Amino acid sequence: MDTAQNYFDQSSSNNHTHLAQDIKQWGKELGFQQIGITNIHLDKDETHLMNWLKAGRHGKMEYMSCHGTKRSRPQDLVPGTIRVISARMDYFPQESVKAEQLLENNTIAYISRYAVGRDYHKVMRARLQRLATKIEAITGSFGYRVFVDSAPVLEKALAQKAGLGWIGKHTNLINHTAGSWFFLGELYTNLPLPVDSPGENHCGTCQTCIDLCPTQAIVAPYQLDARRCISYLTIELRGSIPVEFRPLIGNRIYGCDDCQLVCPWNHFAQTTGETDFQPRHGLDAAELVELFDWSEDEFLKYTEGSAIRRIGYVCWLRNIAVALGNVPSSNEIINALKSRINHPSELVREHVQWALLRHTGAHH
Ligand code: B12
Ligand code: SF4
Ligand code: SF4
Repeated sequence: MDTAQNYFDQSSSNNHTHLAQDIKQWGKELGFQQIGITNIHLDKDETHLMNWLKAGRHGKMEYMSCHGTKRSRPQDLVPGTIRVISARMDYFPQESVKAEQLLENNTIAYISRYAVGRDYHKVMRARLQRLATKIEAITGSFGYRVFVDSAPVLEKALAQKAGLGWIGKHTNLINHTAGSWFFLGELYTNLPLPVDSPGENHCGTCQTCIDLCPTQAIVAPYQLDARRCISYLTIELRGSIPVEFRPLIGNRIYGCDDCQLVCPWNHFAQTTGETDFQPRHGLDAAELVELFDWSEDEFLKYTEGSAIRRIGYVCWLRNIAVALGNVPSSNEIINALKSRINHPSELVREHVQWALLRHTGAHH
């Protein structure tokens, strides 16, 4: 305890500099690729967020609009907050089949690469909590809260300010040495730590992601209309998927990675060493008909501890039905769809009917 007290003296900014360095080192030891520190001023991002909400681009994600200014003002969410410690963790798994090949072979399901392993919320939160405990051992009790995509937090804007990268035109955070296949998490704190320099934008004149997005969801550089995004349509939307988007969804049954797969900054990205993020139950390259055949019990069993579980069995079937409507016709596909034509859920039945009509040639 004596050593801790000597090391940390509230009155000395030198000691906060030392502590900030240690936090970054501990972060690496805990499996984060990078840690950065920023203040709480998000003025420009707040304006962009408000405009985005005003335009209705969040669709039915009410959790985006119901928190007032809490999302863009950390001190309103956790009073006393003056700094944000932002952390990133790589997730791209070792694949059995390359993502690009999967998207070409559409009888195999494409599940976005962040979701084929264990739910990142649990993994990241536990590590951030351990980081907080390490800090506490030095400073004694201090004010903090841990977040991973769990509360109204403007994670990408904070990470950009903390020097972890820049928000690309596709609206994901990109790091110039690591690409964009990483999650973000934060510690809000009242410790007066020194802040890092913000990340600089390196998109330049590139606009590949805008041109290649299957649904043209990136409506302008840095502006995503979530209502058009396959990630929103397959993960966040609970009701019927608008018919105009169904053919464009292809074989993507949970999320979408296209804008990141085509981004030049991801050519040098590393795969993750975390065993938790490696594919489970062959979910990185499973046959659509096999997944469509799962009973609800099987769905619950095979998605245990995975983020996929949160969409529920009905939306799982809805998504696979759409994908089966998009694959080349075969008896196997048609029979699989027919097996669900009397499913108790109206939502499932409606998507199955749509898919069957695609195979019988009507309504194209
Ligand atoms: C809502 C949400 C979604 C929504 C909307 C996405 C979005 N762009 O907002 C949907 C469901 C579509 C989605 C999809 C995905 N998501 Co998401 N999502 C979030 C969430 C919960 C909030 C994001 C948010 O605040 N949006 C608000 C809008 C206004 O922000 P924005 O579009 O980024 O706009 C910013 C800038 O572009 C700029 N801006 C906006 N308009 C304008 C206009 C001009 C003129 C200019 C100059 C700038 C500008 O300012 C804004 C504020 O900083 C965060 C977690 C969190 N709490 O932050 C995860 C998060 C962003 N998602 C994440 C991931 C991994 C994904 C997917 C890759 C998952 C997948 N494979 O399917 C996709 C990627 C889709 C994409 N191209 O963005 C990660 C991103 C990690 C990273 N490296 O960036 C996060 C951070 C979760 C996490 N903890 O790791 N997501
Ligand atoms: S995740 Fe897919 S649909 Fe959404 S913006 Fe990126 S490429 Fe477009
Ligand atoms: S594809 Fe090009 S424009 Fe899009 S985020 Fe990557 S570098 Fe930026």
